Amino acid sequence: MIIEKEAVESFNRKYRAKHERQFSWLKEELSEQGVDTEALVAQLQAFQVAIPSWALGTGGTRFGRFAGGGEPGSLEQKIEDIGLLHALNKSSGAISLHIPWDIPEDPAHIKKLAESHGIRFDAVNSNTFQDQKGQQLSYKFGSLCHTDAAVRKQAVAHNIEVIRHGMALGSKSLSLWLSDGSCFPGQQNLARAFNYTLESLREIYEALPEGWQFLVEYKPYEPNFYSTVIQDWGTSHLLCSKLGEKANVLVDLGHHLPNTNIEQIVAILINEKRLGGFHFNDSKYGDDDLTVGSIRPYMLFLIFNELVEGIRQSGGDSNAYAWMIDASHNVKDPLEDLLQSVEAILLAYAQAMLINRESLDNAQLANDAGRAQQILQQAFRTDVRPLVKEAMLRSGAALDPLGLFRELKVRERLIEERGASSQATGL
Ligand SMILES: [Mn+2]
Repeated sequence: MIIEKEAVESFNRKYRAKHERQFSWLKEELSEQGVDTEALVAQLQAFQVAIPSWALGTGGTRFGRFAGGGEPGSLEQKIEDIGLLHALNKSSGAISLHIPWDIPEDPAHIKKLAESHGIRFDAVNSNTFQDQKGQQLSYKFGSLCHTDAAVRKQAVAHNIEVIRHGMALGSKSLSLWLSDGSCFPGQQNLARAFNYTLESLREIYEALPEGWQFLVEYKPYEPNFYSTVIQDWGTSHLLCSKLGEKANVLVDLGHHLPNTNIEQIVAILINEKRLGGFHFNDSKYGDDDLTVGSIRPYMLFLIFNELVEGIRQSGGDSNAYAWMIDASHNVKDPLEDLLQSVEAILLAYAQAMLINRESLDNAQLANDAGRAQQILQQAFRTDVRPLVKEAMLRSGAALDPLGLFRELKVRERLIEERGASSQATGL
């Protein structure tokens, strides 16, 4: 299924007058505060979030999976789904592939197909957290950290193969999340596991082509419940520093223990020039799979406050970091969920750009905590939806992507095309 430009335009015509009223009112309000609305809208238009190839099907938990039907059964169909999202919001112009779930058999054809939807290839992701059919050695007790050199070698070779797939598609980074660790005290020599991991990462790092980045993700627990080799940003940062300047830390919002001050981690990584990428999601307790902004939008805003500073330091280029949504759950339509996630990201970004940085800096230097809070909350409590809508309108997206998704009955049509029981590969 393809969403034609005319369908978007005729949808927008219905809501345009109302939007114009809301936008011009907000623009006037903001100009009184000294905000350059035009520059802000342009920044929003430029912001593109990658969609991972595994988020297009229903997720699940170890207790079950409730598929919704019409899921993409091939890489081609996954690209088609991201094409639908991008046609609706013009902010999802990138795909992040997971190997081996989505091996491009014919990279030239896949690349061309993606280009026809205006989609580029973002980071490629390796997978040594599960065994694949026909795989010689098992990752049951780890991969890059394994006590057996042959297992480590196999895991290194897999990562290098992933780089090769990425090169054929025009990707520029390898993203690595390791589940390696242990479930019981005493099971693993913690220092040895770290040293083996570093040694393996060095071999992968050596294979990185010019201009590539190595994104090293961390997570405190799950699937291992006692220790994880790369458990926190400090460990990830330590490994990246030892590897070299192509290696940078990847922050996944859901990969922190409860109440961790994530914005502080982001600020320090930006300060150290070690922030490489970002995985967006939300969580209430320990999971990392809920829709971005659905639980803690204020935290997302505070994180974006730091990211805006990082983007400013990168000369205003929001592509300085690799942005990706990393969520996949059991309840909502995955495409609707992704539309909501992208919107939540853009809203938080817009709010963060409203912060009067000079006033905030002055309040901080004067230790005026009350004034500093006022400045942040003034930005957070501004309804910035007309700014995001204006950015979408100017980019040729729908004023209400989810509204158009439903009006066009996209899911029903995908079920008609693909069947009610088609299941996304990799899940
Ligand atoms: Mn992640």
